Amino acid sequence: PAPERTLVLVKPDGVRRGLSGEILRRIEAKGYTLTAVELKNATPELLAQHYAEHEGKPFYAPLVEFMLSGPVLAVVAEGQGVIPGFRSLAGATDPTVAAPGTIRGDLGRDWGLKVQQNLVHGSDSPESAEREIALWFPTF
Ligand code: DAT
Ligand code: MG
Repeated sequence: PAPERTLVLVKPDGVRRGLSGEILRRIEAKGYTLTAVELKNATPELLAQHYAEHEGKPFYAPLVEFMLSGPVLAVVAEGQGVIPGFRSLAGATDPTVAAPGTIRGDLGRDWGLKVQQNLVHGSDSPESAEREIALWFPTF
């Protein structure tokens, strides 16, 4: 069977704060393999597809605006159990309650704004992962 893979995004706050290397380090240290890494500028069209499940929610517009505020590091990571495994490394969505030891818990906090500044995205299912990888890496 094809190895399990997930889409990770280092969001604009992570790139701006110079945490891309630290986040990639944690993924590699866990034993996952990086199979694609590319700095990208998102577009409204790409984000509409990426965040389609959240369209209509109150945080949708600020989330998309935030994701357009600077470059994003798009990453494909591979390994047994990587989809739940990366979400476990990332920690809870809200960085103010994410556990120490996680990316969001160790590196994130409340910046006086919104939960969306939580450093990383990770796919939440095999179907999401394949859909999101096709969006961010159309030639991969
Ligand atoms: P996750 O990124 O943990 O999978 P999600 O898919 O539910 O979380 O939401 C996508 C992003 O939207 C999340 O990373 C941050 C933002 N977000 C989610 N819930 C929010 C809320 N209640 N207020 C503000 N932003 C929110
Ligand atoms: Mg999600």
